[in-house]
Amino acid sequence: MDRSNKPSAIGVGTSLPQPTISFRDNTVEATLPSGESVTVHLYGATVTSWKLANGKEQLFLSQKAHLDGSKPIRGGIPVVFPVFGPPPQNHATSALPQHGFARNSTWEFLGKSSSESLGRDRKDGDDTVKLDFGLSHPMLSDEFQKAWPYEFGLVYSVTLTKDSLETSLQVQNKGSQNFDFQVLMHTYLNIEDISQIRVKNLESTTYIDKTQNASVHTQQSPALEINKETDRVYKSLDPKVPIVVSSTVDDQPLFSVARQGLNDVVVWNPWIEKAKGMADFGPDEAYKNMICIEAGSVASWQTLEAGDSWEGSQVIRARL
Ligand code: TA6
Repeated sequence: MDRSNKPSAIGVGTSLPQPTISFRDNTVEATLPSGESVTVHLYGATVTSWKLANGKEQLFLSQKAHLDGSKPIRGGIPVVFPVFGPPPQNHATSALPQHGFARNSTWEFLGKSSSESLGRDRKDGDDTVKLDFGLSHPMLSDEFQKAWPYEFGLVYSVTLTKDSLETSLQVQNKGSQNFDFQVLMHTYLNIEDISQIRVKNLESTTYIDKTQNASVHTQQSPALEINKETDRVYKSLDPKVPIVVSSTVDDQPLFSVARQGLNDVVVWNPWIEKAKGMADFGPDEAYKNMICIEAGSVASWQTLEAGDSWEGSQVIRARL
């Protein structure tokens, strides 16, 4: 056979380094070949850890957090659905606990996908991993099924890349009745010192101040510094403008939170007295090491018609 015509050997792709996934004690951990990692508890589909390649933790987790499913996890990124805050009276959510049932129900791990299956060809290995989690009405406790009798489905995706963490929630109405819902990603960001950060891109926006009887105000200053208990619901922010947490020392951005479909943002720090008052918040001084920047749709209610679905997401970038 004329060797010049022999087809060249079909190259077998070199085995590019892949993300590693471990699943134990109802916890999923994914690590990229470059070292970044994310940990998600099936309880609440709560992200409890996001580390950069240098091992630096980006999320705050209370040292007294309950990780045994006995109560919502204090820290990381609890998922708030179908109601934010204490449920209103005479409402379909009235019998639910504060922040709804999603953060205190056990989800199922639906699987992972990496760069390749996400359609991203990478020469230096997989630099993205997506973990999917599901929750539906039959999976709820009897108490929650009775309290909110709607045929819903949630798919929560956690996507880790070298410089970001994305969390996305799809809400499906699988029943024959419309239902109203609120949703929020209750993100606890890890910071060195609350007195050395400011929150930017809130100026000229309207907010509800829950420390002043839910009175309505307009953010005058271009940046919000935190020097007391802060609990504000900023409404209808421009989704094209990410919220930025930056250092007051050198004005360097520490985090940015970009949002799709989540046009309200809650900024929360309990400060010392409220921190002391939470049994699962510890140590007491830890309020200095966290700031909650919570992307949500909470200022009003979304109505999901029978058969429809809705999606909202946030992308958090760290140490920009
Ligand atoms: O998102 C801010 C907030 O609504 C605060 O009012 C405070 O209640 C915080 O959530 C924590 O709520 P939790 O039910 O987790 O103690």
